Amino acid sequence: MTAAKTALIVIDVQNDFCPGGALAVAGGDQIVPGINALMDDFGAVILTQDWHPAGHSSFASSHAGADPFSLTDMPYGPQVLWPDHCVQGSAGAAFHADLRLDPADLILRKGYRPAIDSYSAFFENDRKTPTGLHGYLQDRGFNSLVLTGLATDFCVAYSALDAAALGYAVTLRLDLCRAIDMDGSLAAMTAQMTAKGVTLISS
Ligand code: VGL
Ligand code: ZN
Repeated sequence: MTAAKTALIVIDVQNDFCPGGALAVAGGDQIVPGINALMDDFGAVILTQDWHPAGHSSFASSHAGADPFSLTDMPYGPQVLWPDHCVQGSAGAAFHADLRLDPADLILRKGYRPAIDSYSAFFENDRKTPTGLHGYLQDRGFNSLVLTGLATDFCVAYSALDAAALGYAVTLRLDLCRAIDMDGSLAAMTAQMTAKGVTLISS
């Protein structure tokens, strides 16, 4: 299924999204061996890293009286408020210890601007500010992507939808992703991805 012109994108396989982490995703660590095994089969491996300054505006703790997992209105639209997670330089922001890093051509950090979150690896949550990943992939001639990582219904899904809108052929390995699944978010994002032509496969 893989080809030299397909890039593997591994989204946010970081300690805070694994069991024991600040925003743990059930089974988040289970996908690491399978992702590692895929890495040698692609024309490029790109890892993303959620990378927030302390006091980031997506943290509930930055909004007086707000509970984690509640919604707020940001200038750019609705935003879920999260527990503090993936603070720059913290152990929680580090990649899972077993994730292979050496095969990565690029490690792309996102979410580093205090006033704006970035779920997608392509655009921040204003849906306008580019991260630079599209330019990188275009420069290297990739038009086909396989996505894996955490969390299926947030950073992986937003990345997949943006990639499809940018014209990439996008395959999502559901078996190598795990979801937060907040208020039906997994079903909602799965339906959106299917509608936009993202290929969802389980092996
Ligand atoms: C993510 C919530 C907040 C993710 C990142 O990687 O899916 N979710 N920050
Ligand atoms: Zn985050």
